[in-house]
Amino acid sequence: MAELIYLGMGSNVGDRMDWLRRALVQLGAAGLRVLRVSSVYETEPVGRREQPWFLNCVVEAVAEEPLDPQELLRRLHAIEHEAGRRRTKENEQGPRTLDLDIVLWGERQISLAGLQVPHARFRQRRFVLAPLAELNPELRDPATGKSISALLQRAPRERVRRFKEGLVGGAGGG
Ligand code: PH2
Ligand code: MG
Ligand code: MG
Repeated sequence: MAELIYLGMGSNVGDRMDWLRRALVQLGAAGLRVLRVSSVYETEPVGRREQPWFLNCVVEAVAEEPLDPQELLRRLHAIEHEAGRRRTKENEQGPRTLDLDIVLWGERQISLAGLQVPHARFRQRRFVLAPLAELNPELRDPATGKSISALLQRAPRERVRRFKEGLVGGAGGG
């Protein structure tokens, strides 16, 4: 069984749903096969609080070919760049058209400059844990051994509400 890769997607600028939908299509060209997508959640900004609410979701995927994590990260950054995102020191925690994060990659624990897997902050973030729990509540964080549902129960109570059932398709979502 191929390793499951979980990616977090977020947007809080412009047509947020459209950025997420486009990103989903582009993941295919980045060497990933998307298996499932969570509902989309509207979420209170965490960190820098004076910015618009986000739409967040989580994607479950597998690599179509042997894929180096840093290479995947480069491709994710290229998709963000295509969505108009420009990274600067000042806007690190600020509003963005598109943010694509590697949250989990099978059982791997990766610690490189610019890339930490599991994602360094996902255990405290309901905007990642809620959609992730929807897809795979029994999944365990390889670093702590805790399940996603256990992490979600203990996470800070910032607000997340379900916004749309899925990223593709009509009213019913997909
Ligand atoms: N991303 C951040 C900082 N804060 N807050 C929410 N609700 N959703 C995000 O995706 C998010 C955030 C930095 O990546
Ligand atoms: Mg990011
Ligand atoms: Mg992020």
